Amino acid sequence: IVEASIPEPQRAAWLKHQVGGFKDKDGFESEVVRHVETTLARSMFNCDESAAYSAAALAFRDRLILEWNRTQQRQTYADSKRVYYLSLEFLMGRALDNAMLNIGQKDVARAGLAELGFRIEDVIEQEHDAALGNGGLGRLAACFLDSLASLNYPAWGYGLRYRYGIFKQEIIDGYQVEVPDYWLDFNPWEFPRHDIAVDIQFYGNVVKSTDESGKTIATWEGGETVKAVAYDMPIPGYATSTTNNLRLWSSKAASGEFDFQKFNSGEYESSVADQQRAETISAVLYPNDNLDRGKELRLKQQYFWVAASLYDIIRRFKKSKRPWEEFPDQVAIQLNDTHPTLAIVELQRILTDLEGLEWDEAWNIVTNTFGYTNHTVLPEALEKWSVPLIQHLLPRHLQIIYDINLEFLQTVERQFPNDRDILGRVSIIEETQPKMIRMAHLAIVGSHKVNGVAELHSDLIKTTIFKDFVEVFGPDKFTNVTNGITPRRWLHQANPRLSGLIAAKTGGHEFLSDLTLLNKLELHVDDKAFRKEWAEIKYANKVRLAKHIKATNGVTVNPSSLFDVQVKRIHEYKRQQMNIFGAIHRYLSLKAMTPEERKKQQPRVSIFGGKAAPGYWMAKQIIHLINNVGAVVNNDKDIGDLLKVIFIEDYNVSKAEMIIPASDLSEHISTAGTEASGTSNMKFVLNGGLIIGTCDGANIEITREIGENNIFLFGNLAEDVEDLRHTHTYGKHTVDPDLARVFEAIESGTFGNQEDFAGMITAVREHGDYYLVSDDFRSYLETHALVDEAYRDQEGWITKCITSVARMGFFSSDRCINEYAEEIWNVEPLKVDDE
Ligand code: F58
Repeated sequence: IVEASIPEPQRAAWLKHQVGGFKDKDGFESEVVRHVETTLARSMFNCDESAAYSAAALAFRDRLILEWNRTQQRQTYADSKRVYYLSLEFLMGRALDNAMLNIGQKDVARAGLAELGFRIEDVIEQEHDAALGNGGLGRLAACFLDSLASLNYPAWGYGLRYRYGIFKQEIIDGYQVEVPDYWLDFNPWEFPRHDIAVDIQFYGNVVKSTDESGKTIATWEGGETVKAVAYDMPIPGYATSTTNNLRLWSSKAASGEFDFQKFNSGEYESSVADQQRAETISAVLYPNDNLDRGKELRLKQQYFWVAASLYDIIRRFKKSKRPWEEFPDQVAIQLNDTHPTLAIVELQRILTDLEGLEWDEAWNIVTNTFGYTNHTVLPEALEKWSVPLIQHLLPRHLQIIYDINLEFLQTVERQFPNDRDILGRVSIIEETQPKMIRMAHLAIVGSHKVNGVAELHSDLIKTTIFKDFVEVFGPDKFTNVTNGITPRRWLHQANPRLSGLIAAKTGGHEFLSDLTLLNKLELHVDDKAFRKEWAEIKYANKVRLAKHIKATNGVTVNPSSLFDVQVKRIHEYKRQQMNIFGAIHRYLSLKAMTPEERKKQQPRVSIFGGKAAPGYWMAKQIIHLINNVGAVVNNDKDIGDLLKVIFIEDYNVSKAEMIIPASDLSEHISTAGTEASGTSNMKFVLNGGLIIGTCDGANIEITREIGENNIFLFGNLAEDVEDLRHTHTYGKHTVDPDLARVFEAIESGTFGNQEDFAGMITAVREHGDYYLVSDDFRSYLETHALVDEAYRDQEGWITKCITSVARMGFFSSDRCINEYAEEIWNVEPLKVDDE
């Protein structure tokens, strides 16, 4: 049927020359050599590792694109419902290793590259991370794309093609310095689609008129236009032909490269300025995590991306010539946080203003199309846009928002005739000066399902920030989908030896497609040879990390020490400050011991990594303190291997792939009720590390799955946090005595200029200790003592690790995506090969 689309006279010629991509080692080598010599215009006589990477990537890209074409043809032909995942962030990391493993050709590539004189690991290392995200939210989107393709769901991701991803972090004199991340120099994984371009309108004004039937027509006129150009990235599924698409939009001046008229009349600067202003929209990823700053350019990014994506989705829908009412049967759009919420307004605008549907009919289509995922309860992270700003940038959208709100408040009023207050609480407009649009409220009103990302979090949104909406819409609109991670990247790719060992014990690599098969490992928990191999793999992973630390920090760490890792964005709610205070406490205790006592202590390496938002002063202080503590502790002869404190520069996806498999213990210690889910907790346990954590986010479900003997939980519960904060503010607040000693050491200048860290101490001692560092400090230290004790019993420790891994099946993003598909999207898989 697909073949019939080529006219008969040309069909034979096309089919005769169909491209197949390489089939074996020889074919791969010949593709690599061809790309070196022609595509890259390098000669085989000076091919370095970087050129070898480029050529290998191009060879794999060629293969991917063939599968990608087939998948798209199949999906178009089947014309079944598709999922569109709208996310401002996709934290993809490297693509080559992932492509090789998902296609199942890594061994071929390894052998081929070896014959050409390269070690595959070195070649893989040449690739620059695609770092179009801040942290958990962006990485979740990337894991979802992997699962959607692996499970054969017809799905597209839509995002922005930032010229600069999250900044590169350098540590200079202990301080974070931000360096731009220009990642597009050579990117073989993207395909510019210059033919797919959409004009996006901003500013201007709305003109109202009446048609023959007396209906009011609103027309959005004037303003300026920017062009959105599509760039596509193929997303290969694991062990399937399905190759989905990630479409990223790039902004260009609408009037061609620049305005030649202005240029010719001597206005050089202004003609270039127009062009640059347009290109600024997709220039840079905002580096804030869990903080909303309300900048105009950010709003422009959001509308630009949302409008281009919807235009594209609607164009595809229209090809099938179905009536509008079938739109929600063909299209499911998931909003990754509130960032794409304007899509709700934009679709309502298109349906009513441009397509002529009645308001109610349109609104019914809109609400059945969208689902909204919430990722935070932190008030400072909930998006709000000022009414004057939206009025200026998107005048017609503001009117529609007001109309949506009016309709909504009228139904609420009918439902609760005697409750005036509820109207103010649920209103999309906040009556402040200036008025603000509450994007979460708009997202809830415009979607048919709202989900949180872990059980506790989903309960919390229903009982706190969205409580009134549960009253209005009923509880069924709100649901939970606990996050997951892709075992392909986070086990098979990051920890190939462990993946191989698990395959040997569970009967092949099937567990990578059905992670619950890990439970077979429990049968082998007492198998001596297996345990030995397990321990050797962990040790080898630690040796690799130790080498990295030596090379980058210049510090020698002993791989036999307990590696205690906290890597994630730096944030007060994640409490890296508590961790470094704990390390200082350990240091002071060791210093106070006799040499004999010291010999009995468990050696530790305290490893930190993570970026601070450039404007987040406290987070930057925390990084500075960690580095200063390291400088003292790591050079203290009394201490030696007993304690090392390391800050790993520029934590990103590819570093995570190295660090996570090397951890014995990782820290997930947010103030209870603040971390929506966390996903690195899952990655660490899946790689045979144990965790110390609070009863927060997915830690709770991890505990339920792996058993409470296999996790080190501590600290106050979410339900008690509010009362504790209250007593800090209005009652007596005394700092924990152990913590007070830590503060004294800092204030005595032991770790450099004490004034640099005064803010961190004041936050606890004088400003109400909002994150409960002091309240949790005692149980944190006690639990670390239990960790030391447990680690000394190496056999017991390994049993805990193996048992935990065996019970982690639930946390695959495949399970998570299947839940979204069934409960929220109502979509079915579609295989490329069964026509
Ligand atoms: C994270 N959010 C949550 N936001 O903090 C984490 O608990 C959860 O596991 C993860 O989402 C996935 O659900 C997060 O990473 C951001 O980085 C936003 C970036 C844009 C501005 C607002 C925060």
